[in-house]
Amino acid sequence: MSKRRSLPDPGRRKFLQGATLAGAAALTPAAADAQVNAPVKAPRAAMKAAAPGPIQVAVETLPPERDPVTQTSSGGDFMVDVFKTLDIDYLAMNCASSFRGLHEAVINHGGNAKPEILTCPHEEIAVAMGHGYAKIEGKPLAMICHGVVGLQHATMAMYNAWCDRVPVYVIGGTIIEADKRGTTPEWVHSAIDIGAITRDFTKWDDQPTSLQHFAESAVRAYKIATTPPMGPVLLSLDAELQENPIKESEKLHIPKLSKVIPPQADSGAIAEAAKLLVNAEAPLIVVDRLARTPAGMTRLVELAETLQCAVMDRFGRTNFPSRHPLNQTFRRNAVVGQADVILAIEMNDHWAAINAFSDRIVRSSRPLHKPTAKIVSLGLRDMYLKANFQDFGRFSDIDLSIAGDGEASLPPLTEAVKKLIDSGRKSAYEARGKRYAAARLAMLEQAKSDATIGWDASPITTARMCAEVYAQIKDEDWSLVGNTINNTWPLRLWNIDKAHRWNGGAGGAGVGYNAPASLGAALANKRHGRLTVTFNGDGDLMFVPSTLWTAAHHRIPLLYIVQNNRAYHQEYMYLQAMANRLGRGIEKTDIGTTIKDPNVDYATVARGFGVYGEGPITDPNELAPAIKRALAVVRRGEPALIDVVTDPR
Ligand SMILES: Cc1ncc(C[n+]2csc(CCOP(=O)(O)OP(=O)(O)O)c2C)c(N)n1
Ligand SMILES: [Mg+2]
Repeated sequence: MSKRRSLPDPGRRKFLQGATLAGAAALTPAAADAQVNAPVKAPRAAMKAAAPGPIQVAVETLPPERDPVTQTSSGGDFMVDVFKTLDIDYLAMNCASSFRGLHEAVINHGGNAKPEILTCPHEEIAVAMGHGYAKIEGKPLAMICHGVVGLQHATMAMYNAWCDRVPVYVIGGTIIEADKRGTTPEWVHSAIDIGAITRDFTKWDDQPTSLQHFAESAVRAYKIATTPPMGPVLLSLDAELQENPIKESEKLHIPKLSKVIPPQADSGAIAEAAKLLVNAEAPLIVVDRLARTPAGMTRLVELAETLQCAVMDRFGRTNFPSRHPLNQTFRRNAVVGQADVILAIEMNDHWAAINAFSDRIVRSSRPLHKPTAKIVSLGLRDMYLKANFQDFGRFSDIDLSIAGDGEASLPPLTEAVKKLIDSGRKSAYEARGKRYAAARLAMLEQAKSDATIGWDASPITTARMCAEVYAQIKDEDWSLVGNTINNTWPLRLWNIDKAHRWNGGAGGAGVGYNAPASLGAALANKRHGRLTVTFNGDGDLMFVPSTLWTAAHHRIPLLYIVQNNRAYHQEYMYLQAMANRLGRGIEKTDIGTTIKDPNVDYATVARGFGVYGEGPITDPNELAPAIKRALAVVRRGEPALIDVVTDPR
């Protein structure tokens, strides 16, 4: 068999040469067009050469038939060695050439372990998986994307993680040197500074230009991302650095990762806060992102029980047990209104917690707290802000602002409080605690009674949907993950007694979070043998349905309950309020707010992605058996989805 390639016609080669040397520079595009369109007078060989066709490349530059082995190591290998020292378990990605060097090294040099690749159909899914994962596992996973284009898809999920102060380790492939970029795709996918795309909502970013620079920046990025207040970081990785051989490997050094010990508040300020709390008639503790580890909840319980005071959770984290007698979260107006001292810990939006706001007629607000109430804040919010995105909320009156990590500062605060309590106070505190316990019990009974309204209705009420799920998981090590924004039943009725029982919302309220973030959380729960469930808005799932494929592909056990109200219901209600304000009626408010005509069959969508699917379920009596069947699938290690129609209209 001949090994010769089919070579261009020699006449054409000559013609091309001539055209390159003499013609190309001289011909304007218009002149070139004129030449091509000119009447045919040229000799046959020249005509043949001018005909359009694939033979444009001189023989010397044709690619070899087989990839030659030219190197034994790549910069990517070293990068993988660095990542292994950072204890990064997963690398979520949608594949792309700008990081093929690192991709190849992860699977062949690193053995696809630490990190192991998670194949994601969209970069938003990859980042959101990291968001949900970190909120269960307490550490970031990495995601890598195609510098310019992939990073733009990743941005919404990065913004959610930023607003939620959750670490995600984002990497973007790029080609730094212009003379190394080839054809159009490599140019349109390049920027001189990809970090500029996300700099307003990352904690730090860098673009290393040598392997040693990479090692230092990779460790620094991890350290910065995981130091409270945490947040996403970005490393821009040059393709050449990943692909080319390692030079002078003996000179490379991987720096040690030393984690920053979060700062405790100043002891004088702690003493002052303790005095205020101990002397108060009705102290209130408000918490948002306090519990960065499971210890946060234990510490808060100790302080609250010492004071026998009310606690109100704003749900940035799972801070306080839902069934604790002092949990007064759903009595906000009462407890904020009564409080004479309010200790607000690790708040994102302090103002929103203690003021009432309405936009039903015109935007208006009023304080819920007494004008005389002393307000103390403790946390790191004031230590770290950025200007452009306005995630910090309205500026608020505060009497004593204490800088310090909430979780780290609780033990000395509790000690200081204990020292000030005498026996007379103790009995007054106990009486106070009993009043809160009674109010909480009444609240629980009320919630149970509210949940029975419309119990047998079809479409199914969200209360019934939640109760049916809880009945079948409550005796196991369950974990409810993801957003429950407009569905507070689990928070009101379920026994959320551990940090992993619920991992909270998106932070930035960017829809498209829930489906992938729940999957990331389920991935973290998998290794702990927990049973994971999520309630997923139909609108949210419509943003990122292909998340289901990743769930099936990686066999991540998770029960998706689609809360299918066939609408972007929150926005539907806003639109109705707007139409009512103008007295124009709500007849047309389906337009642009509903997900009907056609109805989406989510069970079929799930099956199409290889996930067990049931539904749509409209009869509430069919729900329990469907949940049972789906949970059997989840218990054997796979994802399942049930479409529950909760259309309230
Ligand atoms: C990225 C993004 N786009 C649009 C919105 C506006 N928005 C807020 S809630 C919502 C509806 C989400 O629908 P679904 O998940 O079905 O929840 P539902 O309101 O129906 O309970 C929308 C579109 C948003 N917050 N984020
Ligand atoms: Mg909906």
